[in-house]
Amino acid sequence: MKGIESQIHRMQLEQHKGLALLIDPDKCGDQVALLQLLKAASECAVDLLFVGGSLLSTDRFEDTLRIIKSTSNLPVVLFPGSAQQVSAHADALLLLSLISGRNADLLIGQHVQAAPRIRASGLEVLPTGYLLIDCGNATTASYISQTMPIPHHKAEIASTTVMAGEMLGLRLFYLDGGSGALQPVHSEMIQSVRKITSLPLIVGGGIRNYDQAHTAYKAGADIIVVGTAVEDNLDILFDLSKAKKDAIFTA
Ligand code: 1GP
Repeated sequence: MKGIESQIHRMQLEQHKGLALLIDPDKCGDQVALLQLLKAASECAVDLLFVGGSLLSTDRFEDTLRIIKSTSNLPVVLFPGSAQQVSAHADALLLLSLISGRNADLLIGQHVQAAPRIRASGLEVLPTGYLLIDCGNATTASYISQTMPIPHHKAEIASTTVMAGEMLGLRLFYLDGGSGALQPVHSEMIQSVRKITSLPLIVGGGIRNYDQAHTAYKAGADIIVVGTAVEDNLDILFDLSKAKKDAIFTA
């Protein structure tokens, strides 16, 4: 097991929770705003920077990564919306298999296109079972992926999907309501998935405040991902960091 994956397992063993900040190159503003965001991340308890987006409509992907790598010491993990979002200016890549959907292109097609570049990049590969969950609104992720998200109250569909993903050899799981989700993934679904796997569980989409972060951690999330709330208000990072630290002591 390589660097970031073993770091995540170590955090699990020590009962530490993780906080990932999602930076969407299209939405993080100009260079000044990006530098402010990175400064806030370094002052808070952010563990990982995720970079990517379901739909990138500008050419700022590489430049954003270069600025991040030259400014921040935090591990940079690519969260790619497509095979184009592969770059050596990062540390690792979530190799997402969209197992909640039945779109072959996102189960294996994009991976085949990207595989030679991923191997040449030297990135650490994190084979991740990715599940889109309906969290109250249609999101870019579900529209662009042309897949139906798992209904939010169908915890058993999520847990059996993760069970199958683990049998297929996937090593991390990510329950995602999609960026800008109206509400976070329901705690019952997180608990249900937590019961059937001890592999690292990432949860994101629609987490905007301390209570929502704390609820996700308590339900069993190892890492929560936040993007939109921080784009709207940088200070929320301090509340989310507190939720992370509190979750360690109340586990
Ligand atoms: C989206 O889980 C991430 O893929 C983050 O979602 O932007 O709603 O925080 P938000």
